[in-house]
Amino acid sequence: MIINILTIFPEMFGSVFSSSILGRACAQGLLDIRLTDIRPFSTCKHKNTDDYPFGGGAGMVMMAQPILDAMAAVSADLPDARRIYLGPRGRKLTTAVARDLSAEKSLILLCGHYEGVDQRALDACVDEEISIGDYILTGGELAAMVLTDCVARFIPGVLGSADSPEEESFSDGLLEYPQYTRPRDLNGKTVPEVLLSGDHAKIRAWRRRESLAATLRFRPDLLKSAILSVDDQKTLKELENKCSSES
Ligand code: 4G0
Repeated sequence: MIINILTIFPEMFGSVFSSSILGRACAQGLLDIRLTDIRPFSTCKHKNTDDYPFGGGAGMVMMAQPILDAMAAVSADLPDARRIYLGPRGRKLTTAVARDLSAEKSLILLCGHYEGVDQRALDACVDEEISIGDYILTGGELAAMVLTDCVARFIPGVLGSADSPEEESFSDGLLEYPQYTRPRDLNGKTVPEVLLSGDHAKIRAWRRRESLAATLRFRPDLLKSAILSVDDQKTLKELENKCSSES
C-alpha cells in the first residue's frame, strides 16, 4: 500500500516510520510511505503556507494554493487514492474504519496546521475527513501517524504470519485479556496457573473470561455492540452477579 502524506513538517515522521513493525513493513515493501513537503509548492515570495483568517480572529489558516498544487502533483501519480484530511470534524477512526482503509491500494493524507485549512481547498481536493478522537492537536501530523499505524496492522504480512490483527482487542469488540511472560515468579507475584497447564482449551476459556471481565469493568459501553456467543453471555451474567455481590 502507498501512503502519501502532505505536510509542512515532513521531518516529524522519520523515526516513527523507520522503527519497529512499520519500519519492517516499509523495508519488506508491504508499505510505501511517501512524504510530500507542501512548502515548496507555495508560489509566495517567502514560500508561506499560511495567512490571516478573513473575518478576523486568532491564529492562522493554511492557504489553499500550496495545498491544491501539492495535491494535484501527488494525485497525478496516484489518481485512484482516497484523499483524507485529518481533522477534529471527521468521522472517528475505529478498527472498522482502519480495516476498510487497509483494502485501498493508496491513500493520500493531508495534515493541517494552525486553525485548519482554507475550506475551498478541502472542498476541492479531499474525499473525507477522519478524526482520531475528540481533542485538538497542534497539527495533523500525529493523527496521520496514528492512522497509518492503525491501518498498516491490517495489511497482510505486516504483523507476521503468526499474529492476526483480528485476534486482538476491539476486533470482536472486547478488551484484551492480561498477558504474562518470564519469570514465572516476580518477587512473589506468580503467573496464573492455567497459563502453565498446557491445556489449550482451558487457556482459551480463561482468556475469554478475562476479556469479558476487563470489558465489563473498564468499558461496559463496548458490550452493547460486542460479538458474544451464548457461552459468553452466560459468563457475563456470572461476572455481573459476582461484581454486584462484592460491592
Ligand atoms: C484541522 C486532527 C486540523 C482543524 C488534527 C486543527 C486533532 C485532530 C487541525 C484544526 C488536529 C484529530 C480547528 C484547530 C490540526 N487536531 N482529532 N490538528 N482546528 O484527529
